[in-house]
This record gives sequence, C-alpha cells and structure tokens, in this order.
Amino acid sequence: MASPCKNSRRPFTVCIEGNIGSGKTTFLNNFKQFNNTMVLQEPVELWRNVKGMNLLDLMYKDPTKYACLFQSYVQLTMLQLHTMKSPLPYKVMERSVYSARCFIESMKRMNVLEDVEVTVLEEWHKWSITHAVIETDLIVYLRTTPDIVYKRMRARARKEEKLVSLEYLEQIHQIHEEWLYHKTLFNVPAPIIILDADQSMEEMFVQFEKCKTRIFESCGQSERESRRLTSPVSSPKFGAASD
Ligand code: TTP
Repeated sequence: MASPCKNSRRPFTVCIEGNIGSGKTTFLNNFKQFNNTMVLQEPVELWRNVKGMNLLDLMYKDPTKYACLFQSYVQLTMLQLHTMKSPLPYKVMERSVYSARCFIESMKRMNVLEDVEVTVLEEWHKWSITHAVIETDLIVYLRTTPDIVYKRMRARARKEEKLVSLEYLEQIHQIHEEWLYHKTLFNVPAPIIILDADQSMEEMFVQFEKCKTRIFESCGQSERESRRLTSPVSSPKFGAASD
C-alpha cells in the first residue's frame, strides 16, 4: 500500500465509526475547520430520497421487503465516498463499507434477510474491499453504551427511527464491539483509536482535539500546517434535530 503521508498521491484516510447516535456527525464536523482535510458525511440524505422514495423509511417499516435493497444502496453510496478523489492530505469519512457490514450482520442475526440476500450482499462487500480503492489508515471508534445512544436518538427524533428499539441498538453495539473492540468478527482494516463517546459534548470536544493532533502528527503534518480556517465551526451538538 502506498504511503499515505507527505508526498503521497492519496490522502491519509480516517473513518469515524460507532453505533447509531454515537456522535459521528458531530465529531466529523469538527474537522471542517481545517483547510487540509476533506470531510465526507454519510449520505443519509441520499438514502432518504431515491427518486422520491425514502428507502431508509421503507427499510424500517418493511425490512423483509426492503432491507436487502437498502443495504445494497448503502454499500454503493459508501463506495462512492471511499473512491472520491481529493487533493488534500487528509480525508475523514463518516462510516465505511466496513461498518455497513455490521448492519448486514445484524439483519442476518435477526433473520430479516434471506440466506441468498446475505450471500449477494457479502459477495458485493468482498468484491469491494478487494478491488475498489478504499484504503483506510485509521479508524476512530466512538464507543458508547446503548442506553445513552437510545436517549440521544429519541431526542433527535429522526422520523424514520421511530421504530428503532433499545434492543436493536444493543445488537448494533454488540456487533461493533465484536468487530472493533474484541476484534473477533470481521477483519479490522486499520489501526483503531477508541474514544469513550458517552461523554458530554464539551468532553467530546476535548477528546476530538487530542485525537486530531494524533491524526495530523501521525502523518507528519504539524499543527501549524493544518491551519484552522478563519470562520470557526459552530459548537458541537449532540441530539440536535436532524430534520
Ligand atoms: P448511522 O450511520 O449510525 O448515522 P447517525 O446519524 O445515527 O450517526 P451519529 O448520530 O453517530 O452522527 O445511521 C444512520 C441511519 O441509517 C440509522 O437509522 C441506521 C441506518 N443504517 C442502516 O440501517 N444500515 C447501514 O448500513 C447504515 C450505515 C446505517
């Protein structure tokens, strides 16, 4: 794999991972203040409007019919983010094709997907990670407890997530833990920084500052080189209404 640091032809790529409501978007948005980083938010809006159809909503309302289609579209849109070119030395993404697989695993465990649907999605996943240019240099795992993310999710009240139960978040948590904490489930494609993301937004901002320094230093760019833009980003928010 080509070196992702100075003089490299590709950016040092960081994926922000964690349960639903763990604060990925907020964490990611903090990077928008730097002029050396391409920030790629998860394409939830695309999932909500596929030629006028809200696929996220359909998936929650009728998973047996729509889960496979939805996960197929998630994989496509995540691949589009991975392969997006950037002249900047850093790229920070919300989630990845790797964590999309956590949801496939969850649907498999809940018997929402038929065996043949799992096979097709997993074949797609395998092909993507083998053939597409999706190099990842670092994973930041925002580790949370399900009770806390459940409260945050209820507070932000995304209308499609009305049907999401605490049990579902426990399962998604468990799968992330098996993948990134215990490292027993899937391949972990890069080194991991694990952060306690149960904390308040102020405490998370402090964690962000430390993490950001590690990221920029790991690629040989000093703080000075990763200049902040003149207009600062707004203060981080958890549980803000997303729609
Ligand atoms: P998340 O990707 O967890 O995004 P979020 O907005 O909850 O993140 P955060 O609060 O940490 O900023 O989930 C978005 C929605 O999409 C959520 O309802 C779960 C769903 N989803 C799937 O069903 N399958 C998938 O593969 C992915 C990536 C998300």
